Amino acid sequence: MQISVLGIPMDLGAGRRGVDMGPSALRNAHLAARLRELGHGVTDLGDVDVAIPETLDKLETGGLVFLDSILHACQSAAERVAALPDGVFPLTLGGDHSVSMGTVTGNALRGKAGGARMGLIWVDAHTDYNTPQSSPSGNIHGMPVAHLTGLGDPHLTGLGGGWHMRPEDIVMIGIRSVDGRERDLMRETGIKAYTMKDVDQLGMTRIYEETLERLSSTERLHVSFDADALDPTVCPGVGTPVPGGLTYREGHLLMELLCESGRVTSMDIVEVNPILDTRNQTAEVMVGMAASLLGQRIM
Ligand code: EXY
Ligand code: MN
Ligand code: MN
Ligand code: MN
Repeated sequence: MQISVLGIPMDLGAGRRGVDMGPSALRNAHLAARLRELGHGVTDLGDVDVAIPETLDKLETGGLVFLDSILHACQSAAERVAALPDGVFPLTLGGDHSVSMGTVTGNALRGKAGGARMGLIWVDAHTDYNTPQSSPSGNIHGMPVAHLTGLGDPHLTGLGGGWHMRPEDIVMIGIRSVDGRERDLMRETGIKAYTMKDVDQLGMTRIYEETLERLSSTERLHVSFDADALDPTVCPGVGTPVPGGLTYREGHLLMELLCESGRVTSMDIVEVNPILDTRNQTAEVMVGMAASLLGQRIM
């Protein structure tokens, strides 16, 4: 398969610096080589241009920190992804999770498939379902899913020109940190969220099966993998670590099963912060997750 890699080196949506170096860390963990070893063609499209925080004044449109610059980066990402030819697998590298407002939109509107309903599998410790009003931090990386479903700041919900994800087409896995008002919003939506308690009780295979069943009316799937979904002992280099996460094997099993489904057509890897992980372990683990999704077999 032909894989197109695109970096979005952004930390504007996060509460701390460093995740803008995620694309470099993932490239340094031999992402392209690992995928080429699987027989894929890999084209690296470089990075979209993202403003540097030091050049910006903090408060921008809508009272949200760095909103204009995040919007611009997401628009660039959406345009670049949407322009990719059919049959290519976009692999987009964050950057904080606000980048997914652009990458998910771009994939949903991409090429001929632009009309084909896309399911979204959000692997994360967090539901990322805050609005500017509900957010305890004002950090936009805690808000992408709300905005993808049309809830929140009109500049960001307008990214898809009127397109939005249907909540029933979204499944979250690995959830263990939800804010108070965010929880109320989640209860009102049709998004299915598997918490870590569900993972413990049901096991990843059952969760995978239920997820594919729930998304059976979609024609393709996008996986948005936030490195903080994995336990901090597995992925220490993340900006918002939460104890009690997915084990290394739970993450790989989910990717291996999704690979077997043959239904995944695009992927994000986000929230890798190399400043917090000098041995680059987090990037190496996430490259391994992508390799499992893209065909790497144990035997
Ligand atoms: N829910 C918290 C907030 O909204 O500030 C923390 C969000 C962390 C988001 C990271 C990307 O997953
Ligand atoms: Mn530009
Ligand atoms: Mn996230
Ligand atoms: Mn997260």
